[in-house]
Amino acid sequence: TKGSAGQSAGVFKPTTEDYQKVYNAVAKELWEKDEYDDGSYGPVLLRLAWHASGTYDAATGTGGSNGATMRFAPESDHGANAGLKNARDFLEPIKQQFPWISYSDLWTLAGVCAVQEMQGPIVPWRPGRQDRDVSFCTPDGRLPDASKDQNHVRAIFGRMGFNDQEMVALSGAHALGRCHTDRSGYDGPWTFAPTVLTNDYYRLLMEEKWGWRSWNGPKQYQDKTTHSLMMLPTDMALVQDKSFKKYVEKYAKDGQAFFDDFSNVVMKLFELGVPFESKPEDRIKFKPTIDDA
Ligand code: ZEM
Repeated sequence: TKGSAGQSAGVFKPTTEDYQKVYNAVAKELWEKDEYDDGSYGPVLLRLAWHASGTYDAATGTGGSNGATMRFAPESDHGANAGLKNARDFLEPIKQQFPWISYSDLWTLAGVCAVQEMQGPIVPWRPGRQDRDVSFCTPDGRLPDASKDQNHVRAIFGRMGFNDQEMVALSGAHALGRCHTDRSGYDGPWTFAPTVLTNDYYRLLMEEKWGWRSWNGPKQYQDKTTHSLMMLPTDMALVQDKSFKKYVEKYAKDGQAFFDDFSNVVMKLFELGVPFESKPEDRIKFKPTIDDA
């Protein structure tokens, strides 16, 4: 057969340009659907890619973004994944438009698109993930529990193969988005500009005064100046722990260092456990659409 774009999944060999088309389609929807939440699907798309990837267990090689098993119960019903249906549904029309891409490649590509379109760094990405069936769903409990301390953060991210510096760099994603009482039970955004990636998360951790919020919900911190921002117990663990804190200080002072390290660690996160046939040098650097906006 001639294998024209998208018609026969077995034959069609997508090029970098084809993946850039998918990127552009995600970006277009991101910019068009600006009524959602704080004005962008970007944060929830990044969270979908992270929760798909963050189930990885280095010891057994199970979990990770390969498989997109969050399409299925029980994984879709895990408490940590509450609200991520919004992101999966957002991407469904894109999947229909480009049927040759796997859900698992699409979810991570959309995570990259979200970071870049929210003015973050370029995150190199490569395809190669294959969707797997319900039997590959990971057990509940592999994602971090926000009510816990630094030992938990180290145990969860250590299981994936990350070091302290990488754990702190990854956490800067909380510059984006917010907590929703009907999803996690927690409430509010971490920063004043939750749809733009900056190092504000670290700056606020260092410079703001934080106290417990008095409310009926789960234990969380609020800023003492405006009472409108929040930190989770696991966020505050990053300044309560000496080794973590030195990286928080670094990223608070140096936004470029944060961007460089965030790009590397998100790239690594999205590749955990994926049996790539391609080489690291084959990674694609998608062109952001906001350059010409
Ligand atoms: Zn989050 N995260 N996260 N995170 N996260 C939430 C929201 C978002 C933790 C966590 O419990 C929560 C990473 C690490 C950790 C994002 C990205 C990344 C929420 C709020 C909670 C409770 C969910 C809600 O109510 O909608 C914990 C405990 C973490 C580590 C210790 C890493 C790593 C991330 C990406 C690299 C993002 C973008 C959001 C915002 C989602 C949204 O819908 O606005």
